[in-house]
Amino acid sequence: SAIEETLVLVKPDGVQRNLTGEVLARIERKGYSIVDLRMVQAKRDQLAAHYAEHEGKPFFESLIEFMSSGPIVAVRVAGTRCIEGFRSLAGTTEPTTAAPGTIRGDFGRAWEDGMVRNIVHGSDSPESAQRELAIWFAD
Ligand code: DAT
Ligand code: MG
Repeated sequence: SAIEETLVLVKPDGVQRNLTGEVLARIERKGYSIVDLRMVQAKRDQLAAHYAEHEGKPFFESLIEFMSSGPIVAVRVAGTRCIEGFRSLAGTTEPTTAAPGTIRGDFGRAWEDGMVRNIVHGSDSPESAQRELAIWFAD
């Protein structure tokens, strides 16, 4: 399976700040293909499924609330090693210290309310990618 697919989400902060095009441009510039894309207002159960691994953690409820706070752009991305490759483009979770040159490093920062707003999500493994793509591109 040479060509992988991954799920990218432009989170509500990214959409609200008009960074959708910037994120898509970086994906394309890297050489990956956008094969499907949709804007959605996420449902709670969709988000709970997407973030199931974090259920019970202290930030879970605020994460779901943040992800429900506005529209999301879900993107099906294809390319050789694009799962790892997009994680590299995105940068590390915490935007304060994410490397400059990454999406989170270039556009994210810490907020006084403690909510982590880091613009994008990218699947972290082939298993996650298949599971998450099924959630966001169900029909
Ligand atoms: P990533 O999105 O880099 O895969 P993750 O899967 O560990 O990171 O967490 C999912 C999201 O949850 C992350 O993008 C932001 C939020 N988050 C993670 N750890 C957090 C924490 N300690 N406090 C608040 N929000 C957190
Ligand atoms: Mg994750």
